[in-house]
Amino acid sequence: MSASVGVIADADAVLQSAAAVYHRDARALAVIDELRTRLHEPLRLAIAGMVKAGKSTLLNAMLGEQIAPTDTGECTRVVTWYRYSATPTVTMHPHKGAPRRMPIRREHGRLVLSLDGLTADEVDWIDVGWPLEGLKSVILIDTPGIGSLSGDTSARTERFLTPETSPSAADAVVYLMRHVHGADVHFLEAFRDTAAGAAQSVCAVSVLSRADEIGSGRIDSLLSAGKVARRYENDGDLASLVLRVIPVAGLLAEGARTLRESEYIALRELAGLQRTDRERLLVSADRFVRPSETTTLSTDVREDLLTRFGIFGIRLATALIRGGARSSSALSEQMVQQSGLIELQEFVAAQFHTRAATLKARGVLLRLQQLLRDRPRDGLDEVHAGIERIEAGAHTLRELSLLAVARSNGLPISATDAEDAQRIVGADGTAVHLRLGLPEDAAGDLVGATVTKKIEHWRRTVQSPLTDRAAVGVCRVVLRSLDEIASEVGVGRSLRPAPDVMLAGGPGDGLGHHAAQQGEKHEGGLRGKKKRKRFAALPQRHPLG
Ligand SMILES: Nc1nc2c(ncn2[C@@H]2O[C@H](COP(=O)(O)OP(=O)(O)O)[C@@H](O)[C@H]2O)c(=O)[nH]1
Ligand SMILES: [Mg+2]
Repeated sequence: MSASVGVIADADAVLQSAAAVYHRDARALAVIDELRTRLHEPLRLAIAGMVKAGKSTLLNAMLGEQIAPTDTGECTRVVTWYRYSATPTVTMHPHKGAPRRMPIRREHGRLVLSLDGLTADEVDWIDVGWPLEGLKSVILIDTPGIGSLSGDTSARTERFLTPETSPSAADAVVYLMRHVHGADVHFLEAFRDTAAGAAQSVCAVSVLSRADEIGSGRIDSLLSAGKVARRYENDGDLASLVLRVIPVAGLLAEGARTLRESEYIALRELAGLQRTDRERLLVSADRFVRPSETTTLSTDVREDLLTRFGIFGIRLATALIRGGARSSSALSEQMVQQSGLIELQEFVAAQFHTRAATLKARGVLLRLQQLLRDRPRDGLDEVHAGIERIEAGAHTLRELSLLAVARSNGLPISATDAEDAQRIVGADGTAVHLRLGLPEDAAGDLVGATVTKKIEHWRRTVQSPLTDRAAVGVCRVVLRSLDEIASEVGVGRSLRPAPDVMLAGGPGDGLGHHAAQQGEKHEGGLRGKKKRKRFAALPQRHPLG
């Protein structure tokens, strides 16, 4: 049985037994019902960051469709959900009164989200259902900027993502920033410290956004952005708050994934200009849209290109066309490649999607625990026991906690072991080869030998009298991960952890109740690898097919 099904089914069973206890309590039942729905929905991924960080643009790039409104406007100040639906729907949820179905209006492709005469402050959230493949595996949540001058807008996002009284409504966060700002660090700390707990920091990835602007739009801007990202990742306040900082040129990615044939033709004309003419025209954004005899493209056409791709995007596109991109689809693909979007999507797939079932179950159980606290009843013992059983069996959660500790306090073991431990529990992704630090196409023999060697090493460490208690806890989590890898790749029984290690485990220290462990086995692992590939290979939409 698939792991995801296991942990989801277990959580569902706990919710059902809670529903039986609360059968006379309509409000509690409504919450439980919502939680049961949430269990079977895709992962909720929120896009957060300051105003104009490029959130809505990146969301469009991820979906391959210009759908989310960008820039300002009342509607961009409201939390908006994008989820899969066979037909387009827009539903506005005001604070007061019933949800309202809204007519669907698009301008230049983008949705025009009307608030039906209400102000942003009067609207709780907007729910957009859209028939996009990319939304089948994830719910994307566009948020208003945090730390903005408009305190209200900021407060709305913070209430949503880091509520004081309930677990966060998002399972994971992509956090955009152009520079590291005090407000960014503050937000990420708050997200880490939500009721969802420390491991949440593992569910935040940071994007160094509008990466093309970092080197003032020079063609090597993305290289500079890469260096800045590495620096942020390795030192300072961010290191313990996010797993990775990935530079992404969102506008470039959005433009590339929605590239029109007419735009390709216009860009090809620019690429065909004589070098000096071309360089003079592209020297700056101002210069590019000034009246000019050099090109037949009207200033309107040039302004549109600038809005769609930025000056960097135009420079890059002409360079790529001169380098041999001979069709709009070839150009689109190469631009996406350069934008950093693929790296982000692969990261999200490897870190969040492969852990989706656990992350969802965990969010749901936290909310349920809160309900149990708020509305105590007799007869909830079985529900409490069910929650504990799931938590004890969810090895993925311990892996996430270990990663969080490694990021914030460091692990109480040698630096080499710490690095190996983090990789094994999934710091680079949950596919087997990534956990073992092997190339993707490593031969079966090598995989088997590597697992065996690592199990021997970690078993020796855990049994050594020199290993202190804290380190033993780490070793057990690592060994349990290795055990799962071993059974996944079919390495023999002899490699299972020694009985003393198995039995020594108690809840929360790396080895829980053995029967409960079965439920979650394999989440990530090979399955994860397949999923990752599928996600990374999201079809790029070409309006021209
Ligand atoms: N040059 C450049 N501009 C961008 C990029 N991403 C967004 N923008 C522009 O920045 C402005 C704000 O973008 P938007 O997505 O609405 O930001 P949000 O407020 O965070 O949702 C818009 O004018 C975008 O065209 C990018 O990667 N590069
Ligand atoms: Mg926006």
